[in-house]
Amino acid sequence: MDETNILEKVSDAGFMINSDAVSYLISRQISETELDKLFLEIDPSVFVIETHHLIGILPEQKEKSPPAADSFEFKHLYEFEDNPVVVLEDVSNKATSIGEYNQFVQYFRDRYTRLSEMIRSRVSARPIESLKKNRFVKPLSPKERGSQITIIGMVSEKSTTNNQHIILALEDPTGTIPVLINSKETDLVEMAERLVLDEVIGVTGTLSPDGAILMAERIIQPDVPNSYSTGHGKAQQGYALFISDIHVGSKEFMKHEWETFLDFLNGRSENPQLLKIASEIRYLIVAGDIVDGIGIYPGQEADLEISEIYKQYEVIASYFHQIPKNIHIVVAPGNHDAVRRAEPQITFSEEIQKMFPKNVTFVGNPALVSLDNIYVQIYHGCSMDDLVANVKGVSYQSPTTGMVEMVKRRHLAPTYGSRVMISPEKKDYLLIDKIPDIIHCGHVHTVGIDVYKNILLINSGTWQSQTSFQKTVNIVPTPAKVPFVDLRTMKTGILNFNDAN
Ligand code: D5M
Ligand code: FE
Ligand code: ZN
Repeated sequence: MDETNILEKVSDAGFMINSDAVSYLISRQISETELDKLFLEIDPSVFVIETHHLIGILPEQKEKSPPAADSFEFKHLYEFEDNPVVVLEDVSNKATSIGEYNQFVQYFRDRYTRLSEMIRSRVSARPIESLKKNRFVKPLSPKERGSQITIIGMVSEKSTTNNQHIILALEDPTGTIPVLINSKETDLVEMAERLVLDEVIGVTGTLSPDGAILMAERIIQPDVPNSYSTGHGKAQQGYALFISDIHVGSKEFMKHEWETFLDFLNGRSENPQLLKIASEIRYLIVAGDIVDGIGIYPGQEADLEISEIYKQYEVIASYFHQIPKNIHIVVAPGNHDAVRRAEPQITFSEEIQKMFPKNVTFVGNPALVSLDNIYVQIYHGCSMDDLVANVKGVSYQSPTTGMVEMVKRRHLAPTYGSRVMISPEKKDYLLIDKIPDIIHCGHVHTVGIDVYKNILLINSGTWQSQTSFQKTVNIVPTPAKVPFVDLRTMKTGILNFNDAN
């Protein structure tokens, strides 16, 4: 019944009623018969009906949640101590790069050595130098010339001839050799087209009669084996949630949807299924761009709601204080955060960290963490821009396509010095060395989940609606969606906090 109906019935029955009591009846969704019954039970001496006259007469208020949840009392099943995080790989505190020439040499040598080892375990290869020695010191015999050899090198150049052959320059620590991919070999050409600069590959083929060029017959990427036993990633319980690109401070930050997500984490939801998931959450992993930052791109000031960087962090920190304390949160930075821009990015300063609650573990970008024995490789994902631009079939709308390319190369950011700024550390932290159970990226603002050779690939979308810049380059974000993983079964799902769909 609405207000008019209620007032009419009350006066017909010879009573008056105050406005609080009317609101109360409306909130109880009182029916006409219930109201009639109420008049019989109210003390006839009452002249103006007030709320306290109604309480005790109307039946006890039912739980707000639907019937199925009646028996479900919301409670977090896991204590913080039940949810350990071990940081296995992270550059934070170890960065030493000062950008000297020598360090570039050391960086690339580390990258080459570790990636070539992965390929060498499957084929035996020879140094490029040895081909040349044969050529000058002792010419290859006709038999040797015709036989297959394998070299492992870094792709340092790539071009297409007028006849549509592809020429690569392959470089190892001993020398460089051109590799020809014949346009007639369509499968090989297709693979070669997808190669990006600075990735490490093996090439099997035969030398040209003059020994100057390798004619490719097979290209080998490091990749991961089809099946492997890592010894981790088993016998877990509860849920892990994956988010990124919150962009607090941006005018496009979706405050309402974000606050609904916080409500959900706190068990404030009417959906029994959501309540059940919320009660079993153990981990929340955050892959960068937690604020919009300042001075990230030209003209950003016009897009900012909060134009002071520490204010932005104060706001996101206060949101994190509203997340239940039993959930272990892991936070890595992205290209919008207030850390050094070059990757690997060192984690947040002490000044920023101390704004956040104790249940947050800060790591760098990238970082490999173990969530109670499930290995998660966290990487914000800037290299995705390079992969979309250079590898056919990789798109912003399907972000896991780019993540598959990372795994094939065993490297999170294969191309040096394009859109990703890389700091030449002694060790290449962007290499995918230990095989993770989950790879979690953000950056592209679209949600995607896929499995590639037993590795779960997750891109966690964003909490920022489409910016004017993204509109000009036709990037359509899928905001306010949260991928989650059941750690016991590794089954996944997506929670949708977007009112629009
Ligand atoms: O990146 C959000 C999205 O916007 C991501 O898909 C990359 C894209 N982006 C951002 N900057 C550029 C430039 N300069 N060129 C092309 N695409 C870009 P975010 O890191 O949140 O800004
Ligand atoms: Fe972002
Ligand atoms: Zn980003």
